[in-house]
Amino acid sequence: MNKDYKFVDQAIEELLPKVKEAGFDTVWDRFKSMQPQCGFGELGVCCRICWKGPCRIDPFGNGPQRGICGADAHTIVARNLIRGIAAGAAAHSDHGRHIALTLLEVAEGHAPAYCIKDEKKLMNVAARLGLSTEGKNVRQVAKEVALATLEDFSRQNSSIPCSWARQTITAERAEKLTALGVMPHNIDAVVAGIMNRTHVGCDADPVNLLLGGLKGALADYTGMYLSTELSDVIFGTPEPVITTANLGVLKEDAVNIAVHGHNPLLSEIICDVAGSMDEEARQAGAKEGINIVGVCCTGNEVMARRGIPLATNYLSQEMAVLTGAVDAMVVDVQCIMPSLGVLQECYHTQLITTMATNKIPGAVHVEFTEKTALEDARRVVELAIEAYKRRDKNKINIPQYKETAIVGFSAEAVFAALSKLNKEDPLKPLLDNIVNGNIQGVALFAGCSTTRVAQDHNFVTIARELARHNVLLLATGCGAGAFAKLGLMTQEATEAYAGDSLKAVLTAVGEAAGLNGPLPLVLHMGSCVDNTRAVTVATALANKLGVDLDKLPVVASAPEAMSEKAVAIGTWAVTLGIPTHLGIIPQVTGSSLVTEVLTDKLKDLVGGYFIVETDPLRAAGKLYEVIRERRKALGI
Ligand code: MSK
Repeated sequence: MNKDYKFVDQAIEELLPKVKEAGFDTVWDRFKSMQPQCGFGELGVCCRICWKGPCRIDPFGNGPQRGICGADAHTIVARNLIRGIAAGAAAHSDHGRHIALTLLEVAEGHAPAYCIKDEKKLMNVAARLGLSTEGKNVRQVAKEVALATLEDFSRQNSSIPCSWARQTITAERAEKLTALGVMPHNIDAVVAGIMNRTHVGCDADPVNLLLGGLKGALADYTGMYLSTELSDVIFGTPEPVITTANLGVLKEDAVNIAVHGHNPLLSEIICDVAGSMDEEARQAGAKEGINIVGVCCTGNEVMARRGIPLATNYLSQEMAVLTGAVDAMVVDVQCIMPSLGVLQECYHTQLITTMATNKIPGAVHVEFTEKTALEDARRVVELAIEAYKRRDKNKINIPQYKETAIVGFSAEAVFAALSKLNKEDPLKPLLDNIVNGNIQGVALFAGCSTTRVAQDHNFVTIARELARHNVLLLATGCGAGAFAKLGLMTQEATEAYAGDSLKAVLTAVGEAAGLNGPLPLVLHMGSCVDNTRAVTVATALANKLGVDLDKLPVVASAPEAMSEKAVAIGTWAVTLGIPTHLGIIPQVTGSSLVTEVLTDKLKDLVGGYFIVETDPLRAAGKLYEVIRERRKALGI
């Protein structure tokens, strides 16, 4: 796919030609120069697991049909897929472990920069984990919650499921998944198990491998869930806040610090200390002091909790640097392009890596630890101010595009807004409106942005179409970033694109919640790790309705998916019973068996399945069809 797109994001459309004129390569140039991409890889039939290889299966049937060890296309594709799931689960759950360990340090008094900002949530989490809180102070409860959480990484009894998985889904779903043998008991063991069974000469049964993949995906779910919930405990649970998004949030007269990655542990503290260092920035000549902006999911984290503006999402992260106005790009973990290290050779931007396991050539490394977080954050801000002094004014090119975005719709915020309509039974208004058809169903948009499609285009097209059909829209990660940048998280978007009955519901809830108008068209639920917030809402709905998750008129869409984390997320969504759309062709089609299992057979097994459709309008049609089918089955 070697095409010149039209960007729906005007900021990129405007800046890109200038960048090209100046001779810089971006992700889109590198994508072009990579064409044609390896067809074996695209089909998933290339195996590099042992050094007898690489092997590849001839998809046309003329050449080799087995690798040197004898593995056929089905085994190779299944192994490749579930290794991706394991990597996604490792990424999310290592992030979650880091948060849990920090909570333990807070409880033990070893992390002075942090505190428990949401005690109510801590108590709720404790109750959900089955811990008694009576007569215990906050620190004691925090310690017990942290230790109980860490057990999900260390339990050796495989008949006891991870607490964070078991306690957050319907009882029926938990039973079904236990009977299938895919409930994780220990996140790390499940990830290690996938690496083990996919080693050369081990599991060769593609269906058995795929079941291992479902288990890996549920380990991912577990790591994500605990990460979100414990982050809320430490940093506060998001509530609706009005902010702005797109490159126009950068300020010419400020020291611009972009926080990028996924883990909020350092970015939160940077936000805390920046205020006290504003004067230093002004003394350096920045009339507007320090301006913190977000990129990717660290951006989503601080946007949802603090209303920090979002500069851009994954695919256009380089564009932030290419404005010439970012003084420091501070990165933690995941989805950080190594090209940032190269770009800063030509721009004054100081790339700062902060995690021992994530370094990039060309960056300055400020190693972050929870114990030294305050000093680390100050060091980062100092480096940004130093970089500001090196700025070349002639290179500054900030596209003046930004949109208002109402963000911060955690599950608690959604329930709180609904409680304004019915204090005793907050879920009732939502459920009533789903049952009476004012809301036809719910769609969760998740996942990344990719060079394989025009950035953000699929998200926007599908969302508008579903909204027209009165489908309630939720979003996380870089999908949420797309909607925020492009003005779909506004009340105006609700007026413009929502179907009449959806608009009436969003208006009733928004007015009752004091927003002086409707809720935004798309509800921002947070970063990609926060997809579990949507499961919280779905599980509450399912329990209230007395059905399992696979009966709900709920769908998910990852129309521009790219990362291994997205593969893991999509797989757990399906495993929980949620039909999930992919807008790009997954790298599995070299195996008819694996493709059939993922898009069809899983429906009988777990209720969810993948819908692959690259045309966004057709995808919206298919998702709506699923919603209608499920409504019919429920008799509503
Ligand atoms: S950052 S995993 S590109 S959503 Fe969460 Fe975005 Fe996908 Fe990374």
